[in-house]
Amino acid sequence: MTTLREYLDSTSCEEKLKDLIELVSDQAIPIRKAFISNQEYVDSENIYGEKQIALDKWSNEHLMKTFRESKLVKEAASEEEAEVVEFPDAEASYAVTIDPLDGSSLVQVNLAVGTIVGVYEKSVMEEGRNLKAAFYMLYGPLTVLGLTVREGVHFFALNEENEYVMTQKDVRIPEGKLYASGALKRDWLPEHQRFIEYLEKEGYKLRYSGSFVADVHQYLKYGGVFSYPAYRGKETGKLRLLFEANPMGFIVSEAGGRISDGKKNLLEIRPEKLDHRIPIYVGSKGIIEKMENEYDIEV
Ligand code: AHM
Ligand code: MG
Repeated sequence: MTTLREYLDSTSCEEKLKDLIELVSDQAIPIRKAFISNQEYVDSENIYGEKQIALDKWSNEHLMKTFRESKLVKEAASEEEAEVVEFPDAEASYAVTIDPLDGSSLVQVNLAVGTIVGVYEKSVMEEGRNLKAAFYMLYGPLTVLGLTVREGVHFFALNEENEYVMTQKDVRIPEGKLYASGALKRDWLPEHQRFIEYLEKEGYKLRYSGSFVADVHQYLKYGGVFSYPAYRGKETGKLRLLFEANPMGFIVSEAGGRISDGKKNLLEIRPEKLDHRIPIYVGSKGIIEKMENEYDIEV
């Protein structure tokens, strides 16, 4: 079976980028080990006013330490940090975004959560289409890595020796029939509501877990449209452009799918600020194009 390193060596990736991808994806091992002793909520909130569990903080601090020691990262932005963190001693210039633990409200109920990573050439304040690499580690029954270095999307899983081996090459998202929408139904805006009614009428099946990374992994495999829309009271939506939308949307797009803010390709949007939030529609190409063409989704 092809290992992660063997796969990376078969690509046109720079050596330092290969090292960075391997190093960060290996942090799934200590992060998983930390689950058992970091379950409880702590007395702090992140910059979005969301309660943190100890594992959010632990994963963030662990990944920041990994970046600092690696000397491969010049700047890092995290969902759990208010500012960009600079590493002046770095010998490479990569700029990295992380959602250290996406879906963390599910940790206490033992459902799948993950780490989302985006790598840019020099700055994190870039359009998603400029990502050099994007990947996620999904902590489910298996530890799965979904990766793109702009040469297709590939899945790997950690084996008994804690080595990533390829489980699916050249993932292509099918035109499947799953759907999901975040936010309270009573707060959905009219065009979004109309779109969801269309999906239900067409026989789309509801699948929503509360973990974006786990949901998008499922949609990559089976197809359909996952959404977290603009809603009454929060017209920006909930999810974050830099940490969630761009890396996951880039992976889906590399697999032949699409990500949209409801009107246009979200990967073309330049971030206005670190905590830029954005409505998200991500999944199979056909249904997202239909939505953009036939629904006047509120953005
Ligand atoms: P998190 O990064 O703090 O876990 O927040 C993001 C999560 C996504 O994983 C998920 O899609 C969404 O928030 C769930 O929100 P809600 O609880 O409103 O359904
Ligand atoms: Mg998140």
